[in-house]
Amino acid sequence: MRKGHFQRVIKEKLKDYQLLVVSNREPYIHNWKEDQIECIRPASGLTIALDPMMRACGGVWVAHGSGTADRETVDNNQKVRVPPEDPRYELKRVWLSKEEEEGFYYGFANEALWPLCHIAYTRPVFKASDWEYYKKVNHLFAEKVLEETGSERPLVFIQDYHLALLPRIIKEKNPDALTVQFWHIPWPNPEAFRICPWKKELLEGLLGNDLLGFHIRYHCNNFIDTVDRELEARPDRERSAIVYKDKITYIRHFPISIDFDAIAESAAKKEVEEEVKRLKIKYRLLGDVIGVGVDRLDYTKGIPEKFRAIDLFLDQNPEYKKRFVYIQLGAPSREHIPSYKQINDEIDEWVEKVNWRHRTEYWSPILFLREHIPFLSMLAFYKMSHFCIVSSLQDGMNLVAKEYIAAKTDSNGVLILSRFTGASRELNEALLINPYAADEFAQTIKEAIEMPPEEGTRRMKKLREIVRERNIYRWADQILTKAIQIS
Ligand code: GDG
Repeated sequence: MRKGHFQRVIKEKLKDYQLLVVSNREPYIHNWKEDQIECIRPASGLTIALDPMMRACGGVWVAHGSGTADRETVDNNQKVRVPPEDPRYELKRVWLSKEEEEGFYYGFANEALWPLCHIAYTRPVFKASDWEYYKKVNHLFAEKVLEETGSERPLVFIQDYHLALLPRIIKEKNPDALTVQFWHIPWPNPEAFRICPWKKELLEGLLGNDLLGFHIRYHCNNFIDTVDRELEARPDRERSAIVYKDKITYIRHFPISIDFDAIAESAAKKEVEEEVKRLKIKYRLLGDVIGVGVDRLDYTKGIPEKFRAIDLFLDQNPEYKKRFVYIQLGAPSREHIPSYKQINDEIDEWVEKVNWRHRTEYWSPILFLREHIPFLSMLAFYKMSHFCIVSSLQDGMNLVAKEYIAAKTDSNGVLILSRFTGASRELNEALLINPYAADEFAQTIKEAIEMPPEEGTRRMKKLREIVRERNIYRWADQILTKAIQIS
């Protein structure tokens, strides 16, 4: 579905509704830079996916105001029109105290729910005080959403695991609201979920939704099985729904995606070509085999596993020394959580170790950039590389895989993709790996590098067809169409 078509279709479909998107992370952050205010778009799959939809539909996006200049840029109703260069919708900011942010965001959402939902062998930390803040902040968001509802029927589109209690609170205050939630991370099996001390409250909160979406069917099934085990609810597997206290919640999968055309168009620009040249000189990227990876620095992304495989690959294929460079872009994330400090240290150790073991006077195999890279430079890195590695231990979808494909306008380049990403269900022409299996992983790196060009092009063309077709507009259209259908 093309953007223009989507805009026309969705405007028509939503004409009787008021669209409200709610997420923790805001799509635009205003920060002070010396005495100037600058506006940035954060590195989050979620906001990158939803902004194009809001630009098309208009409405209000309610989110936590986290920028240093956010308060200076809102009006009396705590709202600012965005995107700044071409305002299309309103961003309403919710203010959190330091304690609230600590308990709600760093605490319950990211030390409890994030590791609980990802099987990456990092144990969740459950603290009663974090849970209290989680409840409090969910109520605060609900209050801000309800303030915005007007005479039209609200369609409240809630994002992610930070706001599991929100749908029930909204539904209780305004039963007429159509509540839809998309859970951007995996849903674990009932056995894994049962360790959560507040599991019943979380499930009850989520069952306040009319429609609850996951990336893949497997996560839907896990959710239904979990509810079946924990609540006196009636799962209706035929209709993929749950009836709880006389209310029905439909559970469906909607694989999220990217704005393929926009990325392909940007990647084809002359500026990106110039950026490729500039970056190659800046980082002395002289090798003829370049690999790339783009990850938030998170323990679910399998970054140490990647370096271990590269180490092995160089041991087994020394002829690639001096010819091979792997560029790892790593945007810092959730840095003051202890498990994130640990993964950062572990990544540093790996970079140091692999570079030390293999380097020569003028060459090192890994270039690690721990920073948030501008979008254009990220595209340049995608463009210049012969292969991309996504090695997540578990990932709801993984948008980097899809972005890499979109940026490869010349259909050259090989994607190495973890089987444990939602994306691997759609992207069959990628080289699929188990990131825990180091030997197989190292062998796949060799396979990617030595793949005959015609084979690489054939695969990349197929991948491009899939992602072009199943883009972000199709995702948004499908989820909102389903919501309206069931309302
Ligand atoms: C969650 C789920 C799901 C990263 N570094 C930079 C940068 N990024 C951008 C990437 C990509 C996004 O951030 C990351 O998206 P992912 O999907 O890979 O991962 P999560 O952040 O974990 O997202 C995930 C997603 O939600 C959507 O539902 O796919 O499974 O975990 O777009 O390009 N962008 C720029 N500089 C960076 O340094 N400009």
